[in-house]
Amino acid sequence: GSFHVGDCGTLLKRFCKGEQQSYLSLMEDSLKPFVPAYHGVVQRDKQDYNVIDNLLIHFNSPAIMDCKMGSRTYLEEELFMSRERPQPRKDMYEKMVAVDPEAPTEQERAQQAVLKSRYMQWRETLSSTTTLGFRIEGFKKANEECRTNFKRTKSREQVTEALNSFVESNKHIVWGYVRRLKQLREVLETSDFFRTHEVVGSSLLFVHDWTGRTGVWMIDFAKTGALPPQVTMDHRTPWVEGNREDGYLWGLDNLIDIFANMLPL
Ligand code: 4IP
Ligand code: MN
Repeated sequence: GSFHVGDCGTLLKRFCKGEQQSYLSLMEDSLKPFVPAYHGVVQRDKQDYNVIDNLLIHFNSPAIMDCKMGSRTYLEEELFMSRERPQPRKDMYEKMVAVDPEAPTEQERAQQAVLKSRYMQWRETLSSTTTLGFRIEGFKKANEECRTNFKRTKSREQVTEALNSFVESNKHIVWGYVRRLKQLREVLETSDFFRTHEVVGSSLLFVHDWTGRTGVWMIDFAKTGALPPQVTMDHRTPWVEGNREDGYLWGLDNLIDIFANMLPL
């Protein structure tokens, strides 16, 4: 995989320049409490790694969940590349037919390959990314296997059911997550970093344990990048090609609403 456990409560993540830049900026931003601390670069076996805090070490047999945020999961430049230099992908075709043998078009079937942009858009509409602005990538409860079979978890009802299973209907945990997500939203709405960056393919990491401790952090900034200076976005306006909107706050609004509705009034 692209992760290793490092020394002293850190994680090593395969080096990515864009992600390093995001982490460096985030360490100087009001969002700092909502991301793992960044500790620079190390080399292991000729491979560079970004060193970040391992957020799990303060928990006791934690349950963890990854939600990919936003209404778009690929970069506009990837769309551009798909047109300029189409590179049909056999691996993505295989992943597609494994989930839905009917999904490929006749042409894709003939090529046994799909473009990355097409695959990513298909994943978005199959899941809740397009309709809710986030999707559950997977979760792992204490002493259980990791569940990643959420590719077709799309409706509000299906998402609610999955979240409820993750928290095992524990209202105290739900309350902790709602409080933390609302704090995050407040900070996002005034963060300089967030105002000036497109945040695509980034996840929220949810962690809780049997002691009742909860936490949520923003992770995975490989496809997060600074906007050109003249471009502004609000992270809620629907994406149309060229406006760079990522739907991050729209997704967070929906996620908060769904969690809040799991609580008694
Ligand atoms: C994956 O599809 C994820 O979308 C990855 O995003 C993406 O990596 C992969 O593209 C794509 O194959 P599945 O989740 O359906 O397997 P993430 O890294 O956010 O999980 P990118 O490179 O877009 O980050 P490729 O091109 O890496 O295969
Ligand atoms: Mn990635």
